[in-house]
Amino acid sequence: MKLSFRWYGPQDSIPLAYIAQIPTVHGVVSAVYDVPPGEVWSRESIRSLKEQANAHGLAFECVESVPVHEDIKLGKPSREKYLDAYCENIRRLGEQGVKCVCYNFMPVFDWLRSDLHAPAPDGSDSLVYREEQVRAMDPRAGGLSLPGWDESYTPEGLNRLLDEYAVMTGEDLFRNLKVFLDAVIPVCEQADVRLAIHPDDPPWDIFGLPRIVTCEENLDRLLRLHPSPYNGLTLCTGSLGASRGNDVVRLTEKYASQGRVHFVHARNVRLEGERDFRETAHPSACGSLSLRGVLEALVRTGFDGYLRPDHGRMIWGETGKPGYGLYDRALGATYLSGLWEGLGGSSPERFTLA
Ligand SMILES: [Mn+2]
Repeated sequence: MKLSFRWYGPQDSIPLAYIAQIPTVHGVVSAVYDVPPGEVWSRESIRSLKEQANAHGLAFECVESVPVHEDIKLGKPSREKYLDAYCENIRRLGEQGVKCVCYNFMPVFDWLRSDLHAPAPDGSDSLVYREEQVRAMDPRAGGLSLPGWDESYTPEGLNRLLDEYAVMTGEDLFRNLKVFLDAVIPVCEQADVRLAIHPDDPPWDIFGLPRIVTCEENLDRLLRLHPSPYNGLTLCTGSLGASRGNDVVRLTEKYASQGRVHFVHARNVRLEGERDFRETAHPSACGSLSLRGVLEALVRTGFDGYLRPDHGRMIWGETGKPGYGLYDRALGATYLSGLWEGLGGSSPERFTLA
């Protein structure tokens, strides 16, 4: 297991020097964040991320994310050039030693919450999803702005995009995902870069848009779309676990034993209603998910991929990017590495410059 920590590049308020002080961290998960989806990343930008990480004794082997252009998800003729660009990014990342690339296939909107700073009785705050509040949101009306959303859309552009998706079904999305995988996976095999799809967050349709990476049946199906082991998963416990129908421990065991889990996002959520949840601290006792059970499954199956603490709460007066403060994620990292050691997992791999 390679314990990892997300770093938003030189713009991140959390310096690499702090991340390097978290015990047993192997490397950072990062990306070139200043290039629009569908464009090729410069070799210099990729190399620069790697050199900065390495200078702090941290690996840069896992990328989150290389975004998929909407035209690919929509299956438009213009997808060809975006597929070419995606393949070129995979080749360039492979050249720099990247082993795993995370992506998602969610139409228009990435992760969604109704509140980014919901206070808890202990004075911390965290991200919360309340179905009733989400139902009251109307992306077409404009004025909605939440981190995780692409801020570059004009109201007209967003409405046009929503219109294009309005006629699309989950079946269409699966068909377009297959075209994507058929184009990209052979390049991943050559470049030795594992592709790891992130589940939809939350794992159900929002705003009438189809979502497919939501449940066991669909995970089975997307893995069958391309049988290569390079077609794998980012097993995000908090995303899948937000749905009561998903037994995250069993899913971890199942897909890890198939060698299809390349990256794990470990976090906990407390389910407070059918479609209401709060992100909590990582320990099993703090939420509805057994992180112990998840790590047990990973130890049992000999997991040797990347694992990172996912979102954290805001604690100790810290301010910053919701879900991505330093303190609670660092607590999560030490909790996870403690669990790993206690459960008899192999020594955490440490990065050394070749
Ligand atoms: Mn995640």
